[in-house]
Amino acid sequence: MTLNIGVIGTGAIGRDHIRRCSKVLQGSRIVAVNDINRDSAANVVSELQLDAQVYDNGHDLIRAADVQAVLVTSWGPSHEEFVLAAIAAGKPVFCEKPLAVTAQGCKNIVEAEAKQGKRLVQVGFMRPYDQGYRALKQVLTSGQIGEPLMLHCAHRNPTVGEAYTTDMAITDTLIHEIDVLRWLLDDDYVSVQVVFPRKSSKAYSHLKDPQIVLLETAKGTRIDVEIFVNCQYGYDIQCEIVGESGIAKLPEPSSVQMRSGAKLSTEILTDWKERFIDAYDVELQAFINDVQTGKLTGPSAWDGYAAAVAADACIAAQLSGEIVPIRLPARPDFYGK
Ligand code: NAD
Ligand code: NAI
Ligand code: ISE
Repeated sequence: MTLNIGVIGTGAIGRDHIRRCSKVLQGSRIVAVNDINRDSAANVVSELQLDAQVYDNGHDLIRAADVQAVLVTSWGPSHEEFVLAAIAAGKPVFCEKPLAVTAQGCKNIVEAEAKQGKRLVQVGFMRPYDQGYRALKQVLTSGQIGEPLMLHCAHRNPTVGEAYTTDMAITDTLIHEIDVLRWLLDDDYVSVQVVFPRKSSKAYSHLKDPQIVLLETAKGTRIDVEIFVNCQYGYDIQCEIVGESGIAKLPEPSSVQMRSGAKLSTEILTDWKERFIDAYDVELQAFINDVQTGKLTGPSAWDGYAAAVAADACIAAQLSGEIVPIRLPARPDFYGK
């Protein structure tokens, strides 16, 4: 069976996911697209030669009889209304991060999904599908380095645009670490503090960059994440786990090693789209397969909510400089033990 997908939001990642679902993955086709910029939606249909209808609004797309599943890749503040509408229509929905821009918005989705009685939501947290993070989790769960005591992480982008603000270091950037480290450690966060090192002269004057986020988990593991979104040199994701009897580090993406010009070098990626390209393929193929078997297993609305609760606390910590508690309610049975 081929799954008919409708996509709301045809910006950078919307286009990339449309390319995936129509040209790379198995078992899906794109039958409907929408963007508040109609030309953007129409262009993607002609550029990728899709047999898809362009809708003037996302709600009509969700209601369309031939749309069996929805991808929400519009900008963050619009996610909640489209996900709620898909749940109300009983249609599975893959929503890019953030699930909603506030914890309350995510809670509304969790409650609507539970009331509806079946998992319908997958959040676009792709790092748990990345081979490198999966290998790291394997090492950790095998006990080879003992219990994890400390994690040293970094999320670095070469540059960001002028619209990027200090809180987006949390909601747009750190949100991936918030999600994947929770999954990696099988633990939840209990507190956070944010400290600001000397500001880089390469950042716009309104942006505090870099930042260091210090998280503590329920089991007592301490995590430091450096967020540096004007690092200039590349898109660089680091994660090192210090365990009781050893250290495990996220593998670097594979790259040809060169000896040239009296230097030994390997390339560093600069575009985030390339760094997790395989993970995006795997997460969406899993969504397509799971919709067809009738049971979603990927990152859930609860995972989206948990990330939003932590993100809200991180933003409060940015503003106060204090250690801020993170209070995640107990996970409902609906989302598994
Ligand atoms: P973008 O600005 O390139 O694209 C967003 C698109 O959504 C634009 O074309 C805009 O016109 C459209 N849009 C906005 N509001 C809309 C509405 N109400 N109805 C229909 N269309 C609407 O942004 P992007 O980089 O593609 O990011 C989109 C989303 O994907 C964001 O939530 C972002 O956080 C997320 N994202 C996730 C990853 C990841 O690694 N998982 C990477 C990039 C972006
Ligand atoms: P699992 O399914 O046993 O889940 C482990 C725990 O992690 C669960 O308690 C779950 O609630 C939690 N979790 C899942 N996604 C999370 C997220 N995004 N954030 C926080 N916590 C999360 O573990 P498994 O088999 O390791 O699967 C993890 C993810 O990888 C799942 O989403 C699964 O669908 C996917 N997967 C990918 C495969 C691949 O080939 N890349 C193969 C198998 C699973
Ligand atoms: C983007 O929104 C993402 O989600 C990428 O994964 C992230 O690393 C990048 O910095 C963001 O702009």
